[in-house]
Amino acid sequence: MALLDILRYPDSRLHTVARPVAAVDDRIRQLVADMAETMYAAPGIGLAATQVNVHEQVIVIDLSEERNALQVLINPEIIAVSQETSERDEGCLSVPGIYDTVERPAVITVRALDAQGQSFTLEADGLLAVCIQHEMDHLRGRVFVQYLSRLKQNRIRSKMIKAEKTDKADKPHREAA
Ligand code: K1U
Ligand code: ZN
Repeated sequence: MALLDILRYPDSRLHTVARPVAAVDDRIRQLVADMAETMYAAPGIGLAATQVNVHEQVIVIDLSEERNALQVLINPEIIAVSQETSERDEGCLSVPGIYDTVERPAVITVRALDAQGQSFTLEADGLLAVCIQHEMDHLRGRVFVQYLSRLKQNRIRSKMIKAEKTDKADKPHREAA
């Protein structure tokens, strides 16, 4: 298994639209294992392949306290959404330190493939519904801050660019031998 680098907003690669997975094979199962390890290490409750610069429709989620209930969604499709919406604070591993409220459909029905390539349908509400929609947005090239006002987006962008510069200045630069 391997820890993967997570792209940080405002990296333009976060806006790439992911293509469907053609075949759920060992390459995809390795990607799922690496994404799960990366999500657990971050730590986070979800991760989309887009965030690790792989532009295929793969999502991992684990909402359990024990971190032992991995959910894998490959080529997910939302087939129904409730009229009712709910507002919840969201965070994002690609926008560390930023949390803000997003309004989304409260209940969704999603169809996807699992890590064995088997199709399943899931009705989700609460945090699972939020997390699936947040991760599916990543696969469409959308980051949650795009739901916020222009003013907030500009502030977040400046903050992230500043943090990136500080990070780089703090890390010793290693010259190639
Ligand atoms: O997609 C991502 O960047 C992962 C993101 C998922 C998410 C969180 C909250 C609402 C919607 C989607 C995260 O995991 S952010 C980190 C986080 O929420 C968390 C981390 C450790 C423990 C509990 C939560
Ligand atoms: Zn995110």
